[in-house]
Amino acid sequence: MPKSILIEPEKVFAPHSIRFTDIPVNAHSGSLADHTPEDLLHIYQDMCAIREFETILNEIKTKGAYKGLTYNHAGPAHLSIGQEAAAVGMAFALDPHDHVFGSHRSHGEILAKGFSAIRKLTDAHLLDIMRTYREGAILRPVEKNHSGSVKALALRFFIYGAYSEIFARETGFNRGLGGSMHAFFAPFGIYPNNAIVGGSGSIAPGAALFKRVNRQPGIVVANIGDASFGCGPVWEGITFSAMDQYRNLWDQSLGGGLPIIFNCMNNFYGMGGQPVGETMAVEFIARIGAGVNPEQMHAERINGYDPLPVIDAFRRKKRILEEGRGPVLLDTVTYRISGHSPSDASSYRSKEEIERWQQADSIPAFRARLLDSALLTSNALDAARDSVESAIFEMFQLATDLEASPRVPINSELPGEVMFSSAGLPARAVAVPELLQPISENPRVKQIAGKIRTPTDQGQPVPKMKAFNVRDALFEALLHGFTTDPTMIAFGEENRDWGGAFAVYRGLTELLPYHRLFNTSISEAAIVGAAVGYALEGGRAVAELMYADFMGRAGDEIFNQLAKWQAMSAGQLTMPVVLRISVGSKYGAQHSQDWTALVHHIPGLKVVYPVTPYDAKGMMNAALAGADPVIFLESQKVYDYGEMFVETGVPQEYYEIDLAEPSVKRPGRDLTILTLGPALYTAIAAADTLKQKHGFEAEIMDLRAATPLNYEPLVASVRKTGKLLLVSDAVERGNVMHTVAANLTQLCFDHLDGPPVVVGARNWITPAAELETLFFPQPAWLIDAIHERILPLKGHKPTTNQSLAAITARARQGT
Ligand SMILES: Cc1ncc(C[n+]2csc(CCOP(=O)(O)OP(=O)(O)O)c2C)c(N)n1
Ligand SMILES: [Mg+2]
Repeated sequence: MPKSILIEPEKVFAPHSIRFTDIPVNAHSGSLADHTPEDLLHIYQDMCAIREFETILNEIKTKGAYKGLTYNHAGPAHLSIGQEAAAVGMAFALDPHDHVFGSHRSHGEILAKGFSAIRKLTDAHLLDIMRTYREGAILRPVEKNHSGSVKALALRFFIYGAYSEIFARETGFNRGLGGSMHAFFAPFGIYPNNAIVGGSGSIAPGAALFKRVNRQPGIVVANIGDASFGCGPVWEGITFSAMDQYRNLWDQSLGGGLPIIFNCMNNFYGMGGQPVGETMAVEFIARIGAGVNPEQMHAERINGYDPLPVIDAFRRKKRILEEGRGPVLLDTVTYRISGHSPSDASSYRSKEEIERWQQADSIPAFRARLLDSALLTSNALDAARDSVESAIFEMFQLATDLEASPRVPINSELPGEVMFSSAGLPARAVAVPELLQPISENPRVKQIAGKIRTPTDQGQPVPKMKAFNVRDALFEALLHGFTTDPTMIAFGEENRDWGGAFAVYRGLTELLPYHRLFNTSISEAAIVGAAVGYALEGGRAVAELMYADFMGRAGDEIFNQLAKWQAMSAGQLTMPVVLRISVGSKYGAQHSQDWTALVHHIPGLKVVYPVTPYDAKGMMNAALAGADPVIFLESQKVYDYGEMFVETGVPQEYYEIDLAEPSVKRPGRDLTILTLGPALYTAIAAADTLKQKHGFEAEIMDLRAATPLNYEPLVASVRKTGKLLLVSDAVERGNVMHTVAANLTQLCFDHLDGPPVVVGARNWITPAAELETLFFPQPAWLIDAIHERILPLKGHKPTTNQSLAAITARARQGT
């Protein structure tokens, strides 16, 4: 049943006005007396700890030494000196199962959240985390000679893991592969921090989605700077988080709106640009909420130079999220006293301004209030500060000690080893996949049951309408995933009632509840970002981009996020995301590009491009069984194609195809033709002609994947034939096939009769449908290329220009 949201002209055109409500600014009216002295002491201690942690970093970056200990830190140090109250206030109100995502300037947020978690977790739980996290690798150097309490040990463990990560040591949270701007520690609810400004804005909604879909407790906080609100992906993430469907269409037992707070760490500056007064017009970041939904995102501006209003606001907003009324926007005002980085000369702001904020500095101001109130003595405050400062210094010392805290060895393969996960399915949050009907009653399942899965039917070709095609094959694999993996969800534009942009999902609307298959806003960055966030939390997401051409809209999410977090977490986190991307044709320059090369270039992504029903099903099954990000390219040219190669047909049963394995589509002895994508069918047509006219038998192999790729069968074929042609529909320049050709040239040099020849599309924009034969490789191009550059074919007269001269002439023109 499709949803039906009635749109009535009478209502739409009735005169009325849109109302806004006031957005509170500095509305906090609480006092110290709202908190216990013990809590106040902890708040003070945590702020001092962050200040000391970062002061040490600042000193070693600017002077090369701290308290006589010299150290050269080569990496970055984006300090948040001045912002401690905002970080501590936020973390103080959160529980360990509340998750924070942040930015490049997140040391303070990380530390504050860790301190909060350590206080709230039991000793047994802390010990378990410390002993099991990377089999105790962080704990071992810390526990040597330690005789204090478990909480004191956990504090040292945590500070040590953070410093070690910043200094790129094996003993860092992520073995030093994340580093300063990306440090995180998931067991304490600290999730990836992003050096891409606003990067968390599109990812954190996916984490909140995970909590809703899988009925998990807790909220998600996306900490992002004020300047980040100029970033498109942040707006997309907000839009995605605020979609009406969570409250209108999803099962109410899931809890309603996404439990997420977009928390603007508003320090009034980007690096040197000023959002308010210069680079934006919003005046108050909190105002943005008013444009998002009638609740105005419950937006509020608070004083983040004082921890108490921040605690109060987070507690109130958390309740709103727990009531299912999210998302929330907080505009937490603070100030970065330190430079953007230690090399920052603060040329963009006056000395007077910095001095005024220093005079108002939250740490001494809070201390003075505590002393005034007589709730705490100066001895108690000093003792709390001194004890944490000495723990920080000792952990700094330990982390700089190369013997106790080594780096990965100089010839280590670790970054590569952790880029893809060898793990299977991640732990599952809920036990039973939620379905709306028995599979046997599903209309699409019934329809497919009558289709013919073999290349021929009683010796005759199978009519198109009756053939089990690529679309059906994908459906069958996805169906298996949805019925076996409780966390698996799919989303993208027009995914539900429409059936997915190209009808692969048709039938799933009847089978799946809304939260397992839904339409999103037209927000490619948020679609991919949310899939990343969902996966980081342990769920499996299938996201769809309608056209490969739209990858540009999700560039950062694909290239920097999806691809990298497995490696940046040194394999602690998995990324079970299948990103289905349809490759168009007939739709001209912006809807018909094969961009395999872009994703092939990025380390950390698997890139597959099956074009037969057998391959599509087996490879989708394999992609859904693994824990790696897979770019799953689907050609619109072949969605309707039945199986033409596997005589026994496409099995009804479950099977997987190794993603790295090329497939021989037609055996031959005279020439190897390698294809990727729908060019397979072009090669088949060319091979038919070669055989009929020249008695020439080409061996056609479909790579099926760009990454990973097993070269062994390719080498075996080329050694056998000595001749190699490579074809794909992507433009020739930078084509994946050039990499394959270059590698095979080296691997088979002694067996090759001549250099391999790559035929791609022309290095133009894709023209209109009527002109596509000028652009995409045609069978005649392949035969001409063979004739010109591999082996002259007797009596053949080329009709296209595939000569060597054309290569240089076209390159000279850039075409
Ligand atoms: C996409 C992107 N653009 C630009 C940068 C360079 N850059 C790093 S920090 C920064 C300013 C960010 O300001 P804001 O979001 O307010 O955070 P703050 O640094 O103030 O904490 C810029 C422009 C980047 N890292 N990522
Ligand atoms: Mg800022």
